[in-house]
Amino acid sequence: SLTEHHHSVHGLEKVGIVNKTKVSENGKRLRKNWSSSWTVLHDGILTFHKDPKFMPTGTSSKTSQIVPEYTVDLRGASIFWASKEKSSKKNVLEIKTRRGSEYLMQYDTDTIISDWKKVIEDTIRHLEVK
Ligand code: I3S
Repeated sequence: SLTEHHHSVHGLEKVGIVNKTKVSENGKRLRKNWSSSWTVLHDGILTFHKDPKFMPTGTSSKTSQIVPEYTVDLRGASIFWASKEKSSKKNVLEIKTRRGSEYLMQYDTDTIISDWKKVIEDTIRHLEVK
């Protein structure tokens, strides 16, 4: 139920800045488009927000920072370190959704990206038992 779901992931929440790109949608390959993103993990959903740099001019920074770009349902998803073929960047995580979409998430600082990996893994595991 919704209530059980809520309890199961309660407290497993994180926010921060990472670099991200979507790489496929429903199994169909997309062109990478890396950008910096305010990223929020809440209730089993990972939300990548738009990079204010790429918002139309005149958009207030307060508004642009909270515009979601991708929402990723972590139920049934998997996360792992991306292979070298996926990106030349260091510390790249790959998230594959149940529906066959793929995202890359990257950050140069090891501890920061490792913390994201851990909390996303924990979230996926908690969602599995429901
Ligand atoms: O897989 P690719 O094509 O080497 O990915 C690179 C491209 O997305 C590139 O953009 P353009 O196709 O507009 O040149 C990006 O600037 C690169 O960052 C991508 O490679 P990395 O290895 O950084 O994910």
